This record gives sequence, C-alpha cells and structure tokens, in this order.
Amino acid sequence: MRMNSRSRRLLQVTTLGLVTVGVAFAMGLRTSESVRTIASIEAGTALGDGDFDGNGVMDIADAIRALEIVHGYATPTPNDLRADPNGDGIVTIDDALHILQTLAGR
Ligand SMILES: [Ca+2]
Ligand SMILES: [Ca+2]
Repeated sequence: MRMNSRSRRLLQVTTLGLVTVGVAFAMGLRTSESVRTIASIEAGTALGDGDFDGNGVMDIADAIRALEIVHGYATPTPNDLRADPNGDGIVTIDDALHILQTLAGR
C-alpha cells in the first residue's frame, strides 16, 4: 500500500512529536538536576553543623542521611542543605566522611 503525501506528512509530524516529547522529558530531568544544584549552592554559603536529621546533635545517623542523599535514596531538604558540614553547597560523600572523621576525633 502506497502512502499519499498527506499520510506521509502525518507520519512525519507524529514521529517529530514523539521525538520532541522524548527530548523534552530528557531535558526536564536535566532541568530538575540543575534546579537542585542551584538551590544547593544558595543554601551552602556557610559551614553547616552536620546535623542532617535536625535532632540537635551530629551523630552516625547524620552520616547515614548524607549517604542516602548521595545515593539518591532521599531528596535533600532545606535542613539537609543547611547542615552541609564542608560548606561546598552540595551533599556529597565528603560530607558523610567529614561527619565520620569528626565523630572519630571526639
Ligand atoms: Ca543529627
Ligand atoms: Ca557538602
């Protein structure tokens, strides 16, 4: 069966639409990461106290919370970003190590 020009055009538009939706979805995921990074930088202008879970003390649970964020098991909250112990504006494995080193030095 031969496609007439109208059917061919419809197929092209549909294909382009599907590709656009796919690209937009991928770009949306990147945008979410960008927003998270900017928010992290703004919140991390000073050294935090390492109290990720906000219970008033820095302990092993805070290192675990940092690792959960690093591995994507938890989304950082504003309190997490304020707790950033090395003050670089993002939650990384260095923050968990910083907490563990601090705890070991007590
Ligand atoms: Ca804590
Ligand atoms: Ca940090």
